[in-house]
Amino acid sequence: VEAAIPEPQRAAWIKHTPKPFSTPEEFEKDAIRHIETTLARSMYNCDELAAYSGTALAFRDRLIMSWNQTQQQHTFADQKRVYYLSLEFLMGRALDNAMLNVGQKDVAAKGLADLGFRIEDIINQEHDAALGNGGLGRLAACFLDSLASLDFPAWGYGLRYRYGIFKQEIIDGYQVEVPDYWLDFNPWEFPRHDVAVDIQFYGHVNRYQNDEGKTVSQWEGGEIVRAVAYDVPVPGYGTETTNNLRLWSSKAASGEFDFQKFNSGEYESSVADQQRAETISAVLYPNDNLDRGKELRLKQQYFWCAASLHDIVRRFKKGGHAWKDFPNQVAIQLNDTHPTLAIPELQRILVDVEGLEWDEAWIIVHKTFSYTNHTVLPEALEKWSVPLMQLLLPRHLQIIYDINLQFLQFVERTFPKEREVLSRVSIIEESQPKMVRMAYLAVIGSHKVNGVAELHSDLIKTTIFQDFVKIYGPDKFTNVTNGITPRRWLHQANPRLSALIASKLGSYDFLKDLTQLNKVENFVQDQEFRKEWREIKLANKARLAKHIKDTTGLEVDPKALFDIQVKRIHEYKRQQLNIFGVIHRWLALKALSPEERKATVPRVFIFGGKAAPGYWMAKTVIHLINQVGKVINADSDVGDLLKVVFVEDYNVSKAEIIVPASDISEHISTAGTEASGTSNMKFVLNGGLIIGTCDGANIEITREIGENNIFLFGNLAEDVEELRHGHLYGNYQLDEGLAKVFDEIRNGRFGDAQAFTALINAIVDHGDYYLVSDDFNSYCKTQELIDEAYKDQEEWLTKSITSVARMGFFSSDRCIEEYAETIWNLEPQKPKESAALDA
Ligand code: GL9
Repeated sequence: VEAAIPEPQRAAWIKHTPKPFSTPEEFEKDAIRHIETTLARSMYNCDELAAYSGTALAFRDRLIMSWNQTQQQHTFADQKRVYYLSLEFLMGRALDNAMLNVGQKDVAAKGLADLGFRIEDIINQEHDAALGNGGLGRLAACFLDSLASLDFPAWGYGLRYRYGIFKQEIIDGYQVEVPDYWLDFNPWEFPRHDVAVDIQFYGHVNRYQNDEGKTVSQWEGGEIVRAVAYDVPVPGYGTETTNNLRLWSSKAASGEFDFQKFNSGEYESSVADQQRAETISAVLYPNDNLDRGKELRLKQQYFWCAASLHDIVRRFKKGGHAWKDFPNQVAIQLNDTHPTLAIPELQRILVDVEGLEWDEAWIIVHKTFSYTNHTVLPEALEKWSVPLMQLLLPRHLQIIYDINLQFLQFVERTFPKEREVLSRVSIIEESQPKMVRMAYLAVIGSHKVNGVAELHSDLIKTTIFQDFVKIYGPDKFTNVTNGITPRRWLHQANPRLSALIASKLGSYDFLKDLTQLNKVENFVQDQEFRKEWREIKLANKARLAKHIKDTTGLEVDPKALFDIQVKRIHEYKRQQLNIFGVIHRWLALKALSPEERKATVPRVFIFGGKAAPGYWMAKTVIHLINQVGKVINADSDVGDLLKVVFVEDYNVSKAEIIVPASDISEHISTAGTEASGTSNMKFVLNGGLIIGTCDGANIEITREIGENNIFLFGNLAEDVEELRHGHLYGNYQLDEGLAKVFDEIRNGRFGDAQAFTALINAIVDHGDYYLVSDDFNSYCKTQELIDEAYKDQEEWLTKSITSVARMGFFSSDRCIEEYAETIWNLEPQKPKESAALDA
C-alpha cells in the first residue's frame, strides 16, 4: 500500500481538486473553456462539431475524476479483479451514455440550448466506436456497462484498431466497403505512453541448465513490437464507479524508423519496419462467425494476450502476494477462443520467467481462466496450423504440446479402454498440416466453460465438447444466458418509454434492477397509459421513417406494420428466407381483389446488416433485397401495402433508432445455429413483438413472456440433423410456394437472374443446409397470423406491454451477477466518499 502523503501537499491537492459541474451555467463554463482553450476555437466558429467536442471534454473531466478515484480505491482494497479479454468491443457512441450514466443529460441539454444548440444534433456528431463485428462485440460492451454499474472491480482488455468495422455503402444495390477511420478526434481515450510492453515474435527456444542445475527453456531472438496502452473510461450508471477499458496499440519497438538505413539511402525499407509493427493493430477482421486462419490475425491475438497478461502480472506483483494467491486476486474471462493464447502465455511466464514448477503453475493457470463459447458453427471454430505457430510462437507451441501430453495421459488413465477418444480430444488435430484446436485448449486450461443461452449450452455438451463432459464431468460446463444493458437499450434509445415506465413505477430504479419491470403489468388496463404507450411507438416509427426518407428518399407510412430484420448477413440467420417471403407476399397481394386489399395491413420490411467482404453468398442476399425493393417499391399496383427498405451501414447508433421502432422483428435462424442472439431481447424490451424459430435465447424469451406473446415457427433443433441427412439422400421436395418465388427470380423479374443462381442452387441443388424450404410454409403461415393479429390493435398493445413487463431477466446485470457468483467468485467494491478515501 502506498505511503501516506504529507499534510501540506495533501491539503493543497484536496483544496484544488476540480469540482464537477452541477448546473447548466457550470456546464457552459466548462464547455466554453474547452472550446476556447483545448480546441482553440471561438464563439464565431463554434459549429456543431466544436460544440460536441466541448461537451465531450466537459463530461470527460467528470469521468476522469471518478475514474481516478475508482482505480485508487481498487488498488487500496487489494481485492480480486476480473479481466475481460475480448478482441471486440462494439461500444457505439460514448457521450449520450456518459451524460445519462452520470445523470447530467438535462443539465447539458439546458446548457447547450443556452448556447444555441439542440442536444440531439450534438450527440449525432460523434463517430461510433465500432471495434467489433456484431453480437459478440456488443455483448462485451454491455458487460462493461454492467460491471461498472454494479461496482465490480473489472478491466476490459482489447486492441485499439485504427480501423473498426468497415462502413457499408450500397451502390446500385451492391455492398461497397469503405474504411472506418475513427480516431481523428476521440476525446474518450487516454494514451499511456508510459505503459508500454515489448512483445516478442518468431525466434527460437534454447534449453540450458540454470544455477540450481534445473533445465530451463528460454525463448530468444526474433522480432520485437511495442504495445502501448490507450485507456477508455467506462462509467457506471448511478454510481461513482468508473472502470477502465485498456486497448493496446502497436508500434515499432525502437519507436522510430531506422536512421542508419535512411542515411544510406534505403528510404523505403527504413520505414518498412515501423509500418510492419503498426500493421498489427491496424484493422479489425470483419468476419462474423468465421475463422480464416490468417497469420496477421494470430499476431494480433498474441500481441494483445501477451501485453494484457504482462500488465495483469505486473499489477499482481505490486500487491506483494504469493503466487498461489494469483487466482484469488485475478479472474480472466476469455471471450470466445480468440484470447486462448493467454493460457500458454501465463504458463510460460510462471515457468520460464518466474521459475515456478510446471504443476504448480498449471494449477494457477487453470483456476484463473474461464472460457465462454459463442458458437457451434464448425466454420467458426478456431484452428491454427502447427507450422505457423512453430514459426511465430515456438515456445508456446512447445507448451501447448506439453499441456496436451499431460492431458492425454490423464484421459488414458481415466478411460484405458477407449483409445479412439485420445485422437478425438487431442489439442493437436492429426491433419495435413497439423492444426491446434483452440477451443480444446481453452476448455482444458479453464475451470469453467459456459454457453450463452440454455439451448446453446446444452448443445455444446452434446456436440463439440461431448468427450470433455465425459472426461471432466458435467459441472465444468454451465450456462449463462446473455443479457443487454437497459441503460443504452431502453433509457438511451427510447427515453420516452423509459420516462413513461418511471412515471408509473415512481422512479428510475428499474434501470438498475430490471425485474421491477414486472410492476408495469399492473397498468396494462390503464387507458391513459395505453394511449401514451401507443403514441410513443408511433413516434419512434416516425423517427425511423424520417431516417429512411433522409437516407434513401423512400417514404414509408409510420402507421404500417414495421417488420425489421437487422443483424449481420449470414446464411444461417436466413435473411434469404425473409426476402423470399416478401416475394411470396407480393405475388399473393397482386392476386387479391380490391375489397381484399382494403382489408390488408400495409407492411414495411426493413433490412440492415453487413456482409463480410469475402462472403459472396451474403453479398448476393443484400443484392437481392435491394433488387426486390426496387421492383416492389415502384409497383403502383400494390402501393403502400408493401415496401422494402435496406438501411445502409447498420451499426450501434443506427440500432438505437431502429430497435424502438419495430412492430415485429425477425430472429429466424435455422434451429440450433444462433447461439443466443441479443437483438431479440432489445426489440422486445422496446415493445416490439418477434417472429422467431425455437433457437438461442428466443426459447427463454418465450418462457418469460408467454407463448401468446411471440410468433414461433419452423423445425426444432432436435430434427435438423435428420432433415439435412434426408436432403442429401434424395428425400427432398421443394416447397410449392418457394418454387413459385424461384420462378419469378429465374424469369428475371428482379433483374439479371444469373446473379441469384447460387442462392437458389444452394437450396435446390446443394442440400438446403439451412432448411429454408423446410421452414418456408410455416414461416409464411406465421406471417399471415401476424397480419391478422395486428388488426386487433388493442390486443397487440396488450401483448406489447405485457412482454416488456416480463423482460426483467434479460438485463446484462443479471448475467454479470451470475458470472461473478458462479465463475469468478468476485465481490463488488462499493465506491467510498472521496473524504473517506482521503482519510
Ligand atoms: C455470437 C453468436 O452468433 C450470437 O448468437 C450471440 O448472441 C453472440 C454473443 O454471445 O455471439 N457468436 C459469434 O461469433 N458472433 C456472435 O454474434 N459473431 C460476432 O459478433 C463476431
